[in-house]
Amino acid sequence: MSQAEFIPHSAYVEYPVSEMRERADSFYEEIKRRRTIREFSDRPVPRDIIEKCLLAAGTAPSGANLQPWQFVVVSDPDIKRKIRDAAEEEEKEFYNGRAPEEWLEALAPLGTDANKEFLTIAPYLIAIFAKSYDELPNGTRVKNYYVTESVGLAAGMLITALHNAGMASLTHTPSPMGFLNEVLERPKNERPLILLVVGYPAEGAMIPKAAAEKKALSEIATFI
Ligand code: IYR
Repeated sequence: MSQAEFIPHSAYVEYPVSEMRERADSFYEEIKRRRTIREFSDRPVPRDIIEKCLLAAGTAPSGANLQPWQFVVVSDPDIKRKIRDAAEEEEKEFYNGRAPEEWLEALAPLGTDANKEFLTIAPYLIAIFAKSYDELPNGTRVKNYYVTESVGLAAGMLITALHNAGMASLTHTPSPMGFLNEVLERPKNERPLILLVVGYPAEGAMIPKAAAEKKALSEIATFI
């Protein structure tokens, strides 16, 4: 078993309380402008900006720091087309019978349907995979822990980083999305969790009114 070794946490910066408050305020002002969009522009986004946002996501905490995520960044139009075709096939079934009435009712205010045009329009699709285990080059399996939680945290940080850099995104979850393993030729220890659609909003992009309504602090938090 390898021994724990420690290094000073010299990157930590403490701010005076007034500055903490200002930073908390300004971050909230910034992040509350983030919205999931479904109308994307096809304008390209420089790859280096996507890479930097992925590095930010990769700093997320994870079970035993095993970083059980894999981000597959798709810009190839043929692969995007394959993903769109497969996703729309699943979505057609979802909207035409597979989804319970209650679910469709919950989705109604968002105005979604089986048409997923954005999958071929947006410059990037980032398929986020969760790895239940890693395989070392010698074939040994290393088990990962709290995989879904860890990848969810990284995905949240990615969405935040993309917004911060000036991009919009959509957390798309065609269900089931096992087709992503086939289309993207991923191994069986990788399970697709989220298909993140990334780019600029289309000119005049609209968002559902209902999605702009966020719960009040008193509804989401309890202080005891
Ligand atoms: N995957 C479908 C349905 C869908 C489900 C939820 I929960 C959403 O928040 C949005 C859509 C679709 O993408 O249309």
